[in-house]
Formats: sequence, structure tokens, C-alpha cells
Amino acid sequence: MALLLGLSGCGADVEIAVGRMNPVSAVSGSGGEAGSGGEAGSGGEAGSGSGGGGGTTSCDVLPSPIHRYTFDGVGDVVADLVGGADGVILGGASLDGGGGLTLDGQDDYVDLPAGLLAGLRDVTVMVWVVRDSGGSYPRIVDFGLSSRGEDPVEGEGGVGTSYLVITPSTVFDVRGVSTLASDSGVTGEVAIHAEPTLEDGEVHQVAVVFDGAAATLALYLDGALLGSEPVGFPLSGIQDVNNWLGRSQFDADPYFGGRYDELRIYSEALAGCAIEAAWNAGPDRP
Ligand SMILES: [Ca+2]
Ligand SMILES: [Ca+2]
Repeated sequence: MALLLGLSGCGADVEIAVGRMNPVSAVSGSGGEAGSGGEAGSGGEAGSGSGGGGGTTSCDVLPSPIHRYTFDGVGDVVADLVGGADGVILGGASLDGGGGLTLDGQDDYVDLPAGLLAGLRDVTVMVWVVRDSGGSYPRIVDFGLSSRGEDPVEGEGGVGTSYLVITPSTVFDVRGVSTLASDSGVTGEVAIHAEPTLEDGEVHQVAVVFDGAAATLALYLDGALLGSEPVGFPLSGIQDVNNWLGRSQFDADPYFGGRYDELRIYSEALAGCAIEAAWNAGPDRP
């Protein structure tokens, strides 16, 4: 008796056909690139092809991000290694030639293209940073829209109308690293606040997961879950027109001062174990 694995498409669906008598039969779909036969029998739940491991596939093998910025090179353009959505560095900063970008906390920021979240139901935004400057509500990441529109002039007093934010500190009682998400300004804001303020001079990984299917927002620091909250709006409720690193949609907030090692955007809600695996692997690795 023969056990035949037929892959239909590229890894998404796997049909397991058990042929009792025919030793050689048609493998449907993409010519011959079947999985490593040993892992048949695990009832139809395909991994992403790089099998061999145990049952839970998504922890050790991270999916590919849809945008990835490692801050390599020099100059004032931040290259997207996978998605072609290069950003521009404003305020006088530039890449340091050593794989990082340091923002001065005064007026430096990165302007990434609009629409990075467009069409997504879920997203994971993951960043490695070192915080240098203080202040409350500086933005490590702020994808959204200001009441003053696209690329507003500083000093006009704009406020955020919708946004997905990572900030290292706030003015809440629990005043450390936080994520903020809203489709309707501060009144519609969902927030997760945690203790660490990232002021220890170390490299930290911060990740925010917007899980549209589960309708939850989650915040991770250095691979560990800090909190999770329900969200009452879809990711499409966030108009990501001003996609900034270091600058807030809220004009009154300070700029972020510190060093970026890497930023990744995944088009799915990564599991906690996957975020932990990414933290353990470190930035600037595939
Ligand atoms: Ca500057
Ligand atoms: Ca880097």
C-alpha cells in the first residue's frame, strides 16, 4: 500500500490521498515537490513546507514578513528588503553604516509609505530599538492619520484620528511601554500599558499584534506577552496615511530618541511562541 501526499498550491492546502493498490499515482499540482514523506498522517494540517518538526509548526519557523527594514547602508533612505516600501529619513538623521538608525529625539523621524496596513485583517509589527531620550508618549511606531492630514506641518496642533502605536512611556500609573490603537481618536482608543520604560540602554524587541479574527490587541516585550485587550473595530478602521517611526500623530508628543536595529511587519497575527523565537534569534537575521 502506498501513501501519497498531494500538494495543491504552494503549501496552503494539503490533500492526503491514500492509495491502497496503485503504487505510482498522480501527484496533483506542483510537480513533485511533496513534503518530506515522513510527516504524512498528521491529518491534513499542513505546515509551511519546512516540516520535520513537531506538531506546532509556526513557532520555530517564522513566516516571511511583508515589510522588513534592517537599516543597513548609509544615507537617508530606509530600504524595505521584501516589500519595496522604502522610507525616507527626515530631520537630519541618517543611517549609521553599521546597520542602525539613531533618531535625535528632537525632530528626526522616518516617513514610511502610506498603506502598509491596507487590505490586512491581521498584522504584527515587530521592532528592535534602544531608547535614548526621555519624555512621555514618544513614538517608536505610529501608523495612522492626523487631524491635520498627511504630512502635517509641525506646530499646527494635529491630533491622531486613527492609529496603531508603540510608545515606550506614557503618563498612566503604569507608565511604561504601551500600545495604543484606535479608529476614532482618543475616545475610541484601546490601550495596553506595562511597567518597563526601556530606559536601561539595552536593545529591546517590542511587538504589537492586531488579531482581526480574534478581535484582540496584544503587546509583547522581549518575546514575552505583556497584555492583551479586545478591540471593537477592524484593522481597516486605521487609516495608515502617516506611517512614522519616531513621530506622533499628536503634535504635542515628543519625538523618539534612540536607535532602531530592525522593523518587521507581518501580515498575520503571530503566535506568542513565534515572537519569542524571533526575540531569541535576534534582529538582522532571516
Ligand atoms: Ca534632527
Ligand atoms: Ca539592523
